[in-house]
Amino acid sequence: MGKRVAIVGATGAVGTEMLETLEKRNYPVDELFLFASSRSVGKKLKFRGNDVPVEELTADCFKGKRIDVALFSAGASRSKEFAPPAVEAGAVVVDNSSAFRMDDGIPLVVPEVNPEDIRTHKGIIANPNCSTIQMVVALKPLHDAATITRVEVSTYQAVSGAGQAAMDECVQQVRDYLAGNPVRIEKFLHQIAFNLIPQIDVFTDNGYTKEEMKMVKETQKIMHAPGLKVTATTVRVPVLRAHSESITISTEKKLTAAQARAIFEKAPGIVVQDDPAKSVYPMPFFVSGSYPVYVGRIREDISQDKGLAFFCVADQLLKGAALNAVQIAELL
Ligand code: NAP
Ligand code: 3JN
Repeated sequence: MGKRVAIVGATGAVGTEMLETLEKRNYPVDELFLFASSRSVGKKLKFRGNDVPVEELTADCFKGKRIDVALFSAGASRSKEFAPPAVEAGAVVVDNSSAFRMDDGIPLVVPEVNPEDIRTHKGIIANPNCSTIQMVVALKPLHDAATITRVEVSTYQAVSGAGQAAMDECVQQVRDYLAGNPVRIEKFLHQIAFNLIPQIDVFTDNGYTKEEMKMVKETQKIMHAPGLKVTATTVRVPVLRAHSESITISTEKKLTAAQARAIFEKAPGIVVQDDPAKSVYPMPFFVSGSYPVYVGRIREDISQDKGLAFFCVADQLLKGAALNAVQIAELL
């Protein structure tokens, strides 16, 4: 039997990918409901050739619709306010925001890593942060083989991670800069065109940003490894789509680069692109629009006895958000 599905934040960068992912993966949708702010009421979005109207998100909007699954991507404050009434109305909420990720009793799920955790849900299942998702997909098979004790990650995050308007701002800044016009800065803290910004989200008391601490805490929760040491530096780069990560790990058991490559090749959700002699490695421009987590530059870390370094790239709007949420809905 098909499902009655809602997308909350349907007009946004992630929401539009959710719509497309449901269609592409042939998710059994019987009826689809789209919600966004009052600004979007009157808009219609296409699903399987039909126009679906966008409705205003309100506490009552789920009532009487018998929604089975609601995919939320309208930001954490909207999730906090509107996920409980959606659950109350009978839906299972798959939430893309940070609102519930670290709550005890709310599973934080990446289907390739901890699908079994979904069984413990009581109405809400959290989708991790996009930078965390692609990293744990890559870490899990290595952890199973050699027990990871420490992770050091630096990210190169695309502007679409900050939403549709941020993507538009980057493009406009490039145009203005090349035309010799003043560059307008609204969505970012500094000019992003021809630049990079080593700050994503606000700083916390320990000198790390919130984005960096999400990577630390969410990784420990998803991998059921509260003692796993993780340090992260997250950086915004003027790439439109797909996040990249340079990852170095320490392991209890030594893995050679060849062993790690063989492990990645067999792991779910991963595609290895690693042929240094031919300059083959993953790059964000080329993986945009695709589902897997791509891994390359796999090598033994020369600074330690038992460690590996690699580069990992994934489309964060898909595997980092919409696809992961739809995969969770498929598991349900
Ligand atoms: P976005 O492009 O700015 O879209 C935001 C969506 O939320 C739009 O549909 C917007 O509707 C809706 N919205 C905003 N304020 C609302 C309100 N007061 N009431 C109802 N709907 C409202 O942002 P995005 O990139 O899609 O990200 C959305 C959320 O997904 C993020 O806040 C984050 O929690 C999560 N996320 C994003 C990414 C990513 O890579 N971008 C990755 C992982 C998770 P209108 O069009 O009507 O304004
Ligand atoms: O900046 C990025 O590349 C990813 C951004 C994610 C994001 C943006 C605004 C609010 C999140 C998230 O998924 O953690 C949130 C949030 O839900 O707190």
